[in-house]
Amino acid sequence: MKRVLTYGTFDILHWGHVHLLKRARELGDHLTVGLSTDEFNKLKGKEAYTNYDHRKLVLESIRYVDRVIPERNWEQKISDVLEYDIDIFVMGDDWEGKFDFLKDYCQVIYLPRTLGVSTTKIKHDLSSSNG
Ligand code: C2G
Repeated sequence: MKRVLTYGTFDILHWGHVHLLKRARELGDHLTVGLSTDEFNKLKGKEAYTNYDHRKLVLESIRYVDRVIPERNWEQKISDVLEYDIDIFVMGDDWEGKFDFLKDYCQVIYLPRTLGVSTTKIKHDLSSSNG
């Protein structure tokens, strides 16, 4: 059983998120997602449109996601990798190199981001189309 782990806010879930989750899941047999809590989003300087419970509900409905855990801080990744016996840590390559410290504990893979879509772009496009 090869266990994969990734983290994110996953606000207003779009195909770029799904493509990341699909590729992450296909690297192993089980995917855990560390979902940023609303409080941690504030630390990240992000204001999610959808609250944690609703973002969790959506993620748990995705066929590629096997488990969702809360991401409460920047410091929990090593303990999560150990606690959940993770073999592969995956992030989009906008984070390239940022989590290489995890290479002491598991494989670290940065996957190319899906171009042309982002939650920020969706919000912007919708607000400008509404005048
Ligand atoms: N992503 C992607 N393509 C996009 C948008 C996002 O591949 N067009 C990926 C990101 O690279 C990330 C994941 O989808 O791996 C989740 O994206 P966000 O919700 O924006 O995550 P972020 O706020 O970057 O949080 O500790 C890590 C942080 O929690 C990451």
